[in-house]
Amino acid sequence: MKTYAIGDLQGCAHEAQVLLNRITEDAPGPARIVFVGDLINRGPASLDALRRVMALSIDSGGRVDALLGNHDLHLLAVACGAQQRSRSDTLDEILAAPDCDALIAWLRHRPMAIMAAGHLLVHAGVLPQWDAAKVMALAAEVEAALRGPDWVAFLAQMYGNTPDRWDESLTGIARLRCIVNALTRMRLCTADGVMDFKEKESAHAPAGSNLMPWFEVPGRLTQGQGIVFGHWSARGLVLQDGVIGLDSGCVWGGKLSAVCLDDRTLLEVDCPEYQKPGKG
Ligand SMILES: [Mn+2]
Repeated sequence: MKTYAIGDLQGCAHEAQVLLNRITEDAPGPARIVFVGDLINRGPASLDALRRVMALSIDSGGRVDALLGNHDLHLLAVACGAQQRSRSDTLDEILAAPDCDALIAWLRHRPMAIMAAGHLLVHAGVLPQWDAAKVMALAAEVEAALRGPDWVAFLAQMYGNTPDRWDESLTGIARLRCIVNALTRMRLCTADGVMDFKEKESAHAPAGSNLMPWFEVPGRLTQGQGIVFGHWSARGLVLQDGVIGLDSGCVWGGKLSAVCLDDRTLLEVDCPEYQKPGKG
C-alpha cells in the first residue's frame, strides 16, 4: 500500500477532493494518506473540508488521518471558549454546525506527529535537539493533554512565545507549550534551536540574522530521517533529499500538493486565489 502526504488544506475542500481523486488514479485501491494539518481556516469551505477528512478517517479505520496544525488547535481553543476568534477566521460555519461537537471531539484526538513509510510527519518543524523517537514521545505528551479531562484548561494556557527553546528540565505547561510551538508554529530558529515567531511571510531568514529554516540547522538530530511538514506557504514546496515541505499555498492561489512517500511522485492541484497573501 502506498503512502501519501497532503499539504495544508485550509478549507479548500473542493481541491482536496480533486487531489484525492488524483491519488486514486495514481494508486488504485486503498492508500495510506496523512494530511499534515491546518485542515481549516482562511479558505472557503472549512466545514466541508473537516467533515470530509473526518469521514474518510473514520470510514478507513485510521488509514487516512490528519495531524494537528496551528489552525486546528486554534479552532479547538475557540470552540471551547479558551481563545477569542480572530477577525480573519472563517470558522463560523463549523462553530454553528449541528455536528460541531462531533467534529471537535474527533479533531482533538488527532496526532501531533506520525511515522509513516519511514518518514516523520509534523505540521511545522522539529527542534535540532530532537531525534524522531523523541519527537514521537513529546508529541504523545501533548496528545495526552488534549485528550484528557483538563483539555480546556490546557488550551487556555497553550498560547505564548515562551519558552522559545527546548530544555529537558521543562515541566508542565511550559514544556507542552514549547513542544506545541515547535511542532505547529516554528519556521525559523537559530543553530541552537531558539525559535522565532515573528517572521511569517518570508521564505528565508532575515538577512544578517542568526536564524535559519529549522531543517537547515547543521547537525540536527533528525538529519538522515525523512521528514514531511507543511505550514510554510511563503517557502512553498520543498523537495530536498530528506525534507519534504508541502504547504504550497492553496488558499493563497497556489497549489494543493501531495507526495507519495514511497516513490516521491508529486501530485498538484491548482487553486483559485481564495485569500490575498498577507492575511495570515
Ligand atoms: Mn500552519
